Amino acid sequence: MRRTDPANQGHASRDGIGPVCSMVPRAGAVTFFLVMVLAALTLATSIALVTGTMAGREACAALQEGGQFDWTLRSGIQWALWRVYGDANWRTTLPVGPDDAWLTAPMSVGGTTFMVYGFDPVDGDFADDPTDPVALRVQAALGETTAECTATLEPYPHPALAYAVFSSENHILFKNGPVLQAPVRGNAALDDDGKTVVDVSAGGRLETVQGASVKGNLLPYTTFVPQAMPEVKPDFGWYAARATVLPDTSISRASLTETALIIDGNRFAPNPNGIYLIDGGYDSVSLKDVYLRGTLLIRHAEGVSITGGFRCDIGPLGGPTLLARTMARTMVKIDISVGQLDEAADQVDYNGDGDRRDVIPCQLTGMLWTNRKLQLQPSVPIVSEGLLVGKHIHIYGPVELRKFPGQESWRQPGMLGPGLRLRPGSVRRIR
Ligand SMILES: [Ca+2]
Ligand SMILES: [Ca+2]
Ligand SMILES: [Ca+2]
Repeated sequence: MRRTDPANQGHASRDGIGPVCSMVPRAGAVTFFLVMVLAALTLATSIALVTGTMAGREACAALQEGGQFDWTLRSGIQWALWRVYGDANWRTTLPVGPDDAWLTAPMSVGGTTFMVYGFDPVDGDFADDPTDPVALRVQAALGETTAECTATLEPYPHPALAYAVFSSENHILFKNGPVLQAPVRGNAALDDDGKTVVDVSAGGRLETVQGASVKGNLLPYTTFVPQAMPEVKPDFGWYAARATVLPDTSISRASLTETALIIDGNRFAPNPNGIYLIDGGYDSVSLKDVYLRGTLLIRHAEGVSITGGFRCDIGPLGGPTLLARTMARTMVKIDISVGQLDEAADQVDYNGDGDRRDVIPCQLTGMLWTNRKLQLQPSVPIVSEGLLVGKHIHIYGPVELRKFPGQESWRQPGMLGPGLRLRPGSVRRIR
C-alpha cells in the first residue's frame, strides 16, 4: 500500500515548528492498539531476544528520558526490529524505495501514534545485498504535537561466531583430552570421557540450552541458556558462484593428494579469492596432504575424509575455509596424522612462495562448516583456531580449541544473525 510522506499531508503544529501526522482514526486501530500493548509489555524482553546484544539497550537509552513521546518513538523502533525478525524474507517483502517505504500505517500506543519509515541508505534497494542496513525515521504524534527520531538498523554477525565450536542440533562429544581455550556452544547434550581440559583463564567454557544433559565434570564450566541458537547457514551458492571447480580428471575418484589450494601457484586455474569447489558426484571425497589458503567447497559428497597432513588458512575473503555439504548419515572426518606438511619430502611448494623447502605446521584455521556431523580426531597435537560447525560434533584427541582473533566481526554471506540490530549510537531525536 502506497503512503505519502506525512510531511506533505499534515498541517502546521501548534508551535509552528513543523507539520504533524494526520490523526484520523482508522479501521483496525483497536487491533493495532492491542498488538502494540502486547508489544510494549514485552518491550525489554523482545529487544534482548531480537538483538541478543547490548546494542538495543544502549541505543534505546538515547531515548530513555523525555516521557511518552520518547517511549512511543522507542516503540516504533521496536516494531521495526520485530517486523524484520519475524520475517526471514523481509528484504523482498518490505516496500522498496524512498517514496514507498512506510513500514507501518499509523499505530496507536496508549494515546499516541507512531509511523515508521524505512529505506536502504546505500542504494534504495533492500533486496540486492544482505549486508545493507535500514535507515529508519520514526514519527510520533499526540494530538497536534509530534516528535521524530532517526535510527539505523544493521545486520550483525551470527552469534555462533563468539564460539570455537557450535553444534546446532545434536550433542557435542569430547574424548581423549581436547583443551578448550575458547567458548563452546551446543543446543543439546554436552558429553565427554572425563579427560577434557577446560582452560578457564584462556576463555574456555561451555554453553547449552536449559534441560540439556551435561557430563558431570563439564558442569562447573557450563552455562544454561533459555533459547537454542539458530543454525549457521553460510551462503553456499554465493561461494559456489565465485569458485573454480576442480576438474574431475584432476581429482580422480574425488581424491586430492599432495596439493596446494591457494590463489595462484597451484596446479589448477588460479582463483582471485582462493575459492575452489569439489563436486563429489555422490561419492566420497578424500583429501590427503593438502594446504588450503582460501575457501574449499565440497558438495554432493558421500562423506569427506581428510587424512595425512592438512592445513587451512583464511584467504582474501576471510571466514570460511571449509564448507562441506555431505549426504545424509555421512560425516566430515578429519584425521590428521602428521604434525606438518614437509615441502622437501613431498616435493610440493605448498605455500606458493616459489621454493620447496618450507615446513608448514598442520592447523585448522577459520570456519570449518558441514551440514552433517563433524568428527575431528587427529593422532598428533593440533590447534583449531576459529569456529567448527556441524549438526553433531565429535572431537577426540589432543586438539587445542581457540577462537580466531576478531572472528566475531566476520561478515560473510549467510553468516548473519536473525533480523537486524540497532546500530549503537545511531538513535537521534530530530524533532
Ligand atoms: Ca541495497
Ligand atoms: Ca614453499
Ligand atoms: Ca620458503
